[in-house]
Amino acid sequence: LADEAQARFTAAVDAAALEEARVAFLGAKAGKLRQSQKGLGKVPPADKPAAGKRFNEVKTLVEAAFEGAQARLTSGETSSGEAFDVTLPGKARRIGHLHPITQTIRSMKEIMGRLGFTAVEGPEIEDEWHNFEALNIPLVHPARDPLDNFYLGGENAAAEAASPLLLRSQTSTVQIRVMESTPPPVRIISLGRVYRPDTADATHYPMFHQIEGLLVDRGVTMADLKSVLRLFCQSYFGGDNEVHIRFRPSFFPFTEPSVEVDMNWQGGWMEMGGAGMVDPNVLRAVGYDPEEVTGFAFGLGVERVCMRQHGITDIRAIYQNDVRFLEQF
Ligand code: FA5
Repeated sequence: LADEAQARFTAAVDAAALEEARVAFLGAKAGKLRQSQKGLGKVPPADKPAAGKRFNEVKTLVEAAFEGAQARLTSGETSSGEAFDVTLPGKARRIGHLHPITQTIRSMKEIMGRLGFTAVEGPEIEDEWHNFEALNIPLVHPARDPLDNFYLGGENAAAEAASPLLLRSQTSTVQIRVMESTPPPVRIISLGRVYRPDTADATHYPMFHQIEGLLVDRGVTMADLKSVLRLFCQSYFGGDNEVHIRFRPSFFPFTEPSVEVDMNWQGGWMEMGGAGMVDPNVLRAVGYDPEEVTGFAFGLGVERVCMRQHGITDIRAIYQNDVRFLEQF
C-alpha cells in the first residue's frame, strides 16, 4: 500500500492531481488507509498488536510520501524535474538609493568640477596648526575654547598637551594642507564632515558637512568669488528660479574682507555660509607671496543647501535613519 501511494503521489503533476491521490489514500471516510484500519477489527485477538503496529508504520510512510510530494509541488518543481515557467514576470526587488546628503555632495562635486575645481580630501582628525594657527586664529582666540571644540583626550597626557588633536570644526583646514603642498595657482573644493559641540536643533547638528572652495591665482578678486558662487547656485537650484547672491559684511580670521553669503529663496534670503578674500597672513603662513597672488575662499553648510532643496524643515531628520523619511529622496 505504501509503495502504491508513493507512486501515485509522485505522479501527481499539479495540486488537483495530488489532492485526488490524497483522498484516495488518506481520505477520512473511504481512503485506502481508513479501509485497512477497519479491517483490523477482523484480525484474531492474538495477532492484533502486530497488525496494529504494522498499520501505523504504513500510515507514517504514506503521510511522509504525501508531504514530500506537496513540498515538491509548492517549490515549483514538476515530477519530471523541470524548472518552473521562466516566462512568468519576476518579483520586483526593493533596491535602496543614496542618502540625500551623499546625493547633494555628488551633485556639488559635479557642478564645481565643470567650473574647473578639483575635489580633494583632508583628515577629520586635525592638529591645532591646520585647524587654527595657520588660519590666523591665535592661541587666545575664543574659537579655540575647549568647550567649542571636540579635543581628543590622549593616552599620553604630556604628549597631548604639547600637540593636542581635535576633530576638525571646519573644512578650511584643507585650504592649508593644499597650499602647503602645492605652489599657486590652486583651484580646489573639499567636501566632508566637521564636528562642533553645538546643541542639536532644527538647523544645527554636532556633526555636519561643509563644502570648502579655494581659488588662488594672480589678480583674483571679490567679483570672481561672487560669480563662482552665483554660477554654483544657479546650477544647483537651477530651473526657472532667478538666483541672486547677497554678501553681508562679516568676520573670519582667515579672510579679509569677510562676508556671509545669502541666496534669494522664496521671497527672502537664506544663509549658506561664509566666504572672503584669503588673508595675507594665511598666504604667508603657507609660503605664498601675497604681493604676487590673491585668492578667495568659501565654506558652505551642505545640510542647509540640501534642506532648502528638498524643503526639509529639521536637520535631525537627515540623521535619524528612518526609512520612511529617507525613501522620499
Ligand atoms: C565657517 O565654518 C568658515 N570656515 C566658513 C568660511 C570658509 C569663511 C572660507 C571664509 C572662508 P561658519 O561657522 O559660519 O563658517 O559655518 C559655515 C556654515 O556651516 C554655516 O553658514 C551653516 O550653513 C553651517 N553650519 C554651522 N554650524 C552648523 C551646525 N551645527 N549644523 C549644521 N550646519 C552648520
